[in-house]
Amino acid sequence: SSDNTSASAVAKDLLTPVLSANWGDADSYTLDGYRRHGGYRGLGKALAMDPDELIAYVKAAGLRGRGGAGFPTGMKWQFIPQGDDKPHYLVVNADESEPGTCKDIPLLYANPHSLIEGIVIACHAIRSSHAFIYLRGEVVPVLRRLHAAVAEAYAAGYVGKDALGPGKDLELVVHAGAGAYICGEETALLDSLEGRRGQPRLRPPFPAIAGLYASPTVVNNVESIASVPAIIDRGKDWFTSMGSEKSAGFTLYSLSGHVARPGQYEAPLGITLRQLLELGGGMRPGHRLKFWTPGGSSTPLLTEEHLDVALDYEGVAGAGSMLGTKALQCFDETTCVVRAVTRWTEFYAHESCGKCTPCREGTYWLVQLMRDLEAGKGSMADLEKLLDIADNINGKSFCALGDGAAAPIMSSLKHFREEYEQHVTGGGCPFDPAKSTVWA
Ligand code: L3W
Ligand code: SF4
Repeated sequence: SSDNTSASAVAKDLLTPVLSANWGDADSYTLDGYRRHGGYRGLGKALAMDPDELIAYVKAAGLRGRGGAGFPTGMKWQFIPQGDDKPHYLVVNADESEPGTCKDIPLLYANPHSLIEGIVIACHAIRSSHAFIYLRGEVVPVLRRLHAAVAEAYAAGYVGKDALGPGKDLELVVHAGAGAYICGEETALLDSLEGRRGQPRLRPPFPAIAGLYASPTVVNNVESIASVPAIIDRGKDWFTSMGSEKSAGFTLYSLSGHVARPGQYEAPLGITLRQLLELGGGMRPGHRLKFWTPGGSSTPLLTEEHLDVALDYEGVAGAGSMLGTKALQCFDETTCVVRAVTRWTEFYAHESCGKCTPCREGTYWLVQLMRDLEAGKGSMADLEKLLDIADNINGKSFCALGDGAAAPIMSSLKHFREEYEQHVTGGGCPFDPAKSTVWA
């Protein structure tokens, strides 16, 4: 761990506050507060562009989806069929629920107009006159702020009648979900938005072809859309000057766990956890990193030996994991990996929508085995059983939730098998939970 009181000057130089630039202002969430930092300037430039030109511009900027998969945003927009007679929809996925992931909610709370400006720009690009924000339902203060910001945007004429030019209206609806993790999966989200129980649909067809109400639909993450206005305003060359070759730009990293200063750090893609920890004051004093998730619990665990892995899509994939949502949960040596993985597995079992057998049954059995191990009732054969069940879920489930459930089990057994074995030979957990503030 490094200096625990302040980030070094070198580390501070890494920060690239764009989405978070106004978070320190008392009125950051208001239209005036946003405009004072250049808000809605990108919109004027975008509306002066032809939609196809705008899509090509975002594609050239190399913006990749910030919701977890890193799919190129401009390419997704380009998939929307043009010249068809169906309405086009934009749906913003604000159902942030991945364990450890906590960037979209603070962004919406502090700077909702960056999303609204991005929505108007995206709707111009994909020729859409209807946009929806599907918000995680539990975050009522964010819901209120979002409603207020949307009302301000209507009153100022950024959305509503003639928002996209004479005769081109734009309606923007904020919808609060009911708090199911699966509704963050894009097709389950669409089902939920249509009023049904949220369960994933078979893909293809992808939403770009048949999405909301069976019409062409772009589903984008909050941070992806909120990043667009700055790209248009300051230019694609400015954006590509940050990040790495295939992972351009700035992003929000959510640093949490046993770190001195957890929080959101906006910096270029491709920096390392070692650098992020310098920004965050290192691990808590007297402790060292044991394991971490690059992008929430659905991304395979990494260890201290991966501190210098580039936090971009290629770098993290090369280390055997996924960048995902950039939710860096850091655990020190007081944490029992079996206990941590048990908690995550319970989460996936609880949130499994039940549509497919490998995930519905498999997550249940994983929980039973993990609980037995934690309680000292497990056997060595159970470790093989865990791997066998995880293998029967991973890549064989209907949606990514199943893969996410298998990831912590498989990666923790890869890196910490001895610790699992200790739970068998020692008759239970060798750790003192009181020493680990995260899991106490
Ligand atoms: C048209 C094609 N569109 C792909 C689109 C597709 C989607 C996007 C990415 O999972 C990951 C998952 C979680 N024609 C297309 C096409 N698309 N091919 O591109 O698709 P995909 O399948 O690569 O990923 P996904 O299903 O969107 C997302 C991981 O993120 N994750 C989850 C985070 C959860 C949250 C949350 O809190 N709600 O963010 C974290 O790592 O495991 O692997 O739009 O339509 N040929
Ligand atoms: Fe539902 Fe799990 Fe199957 Fe996804 S993998 S469809 S969440 S049961």
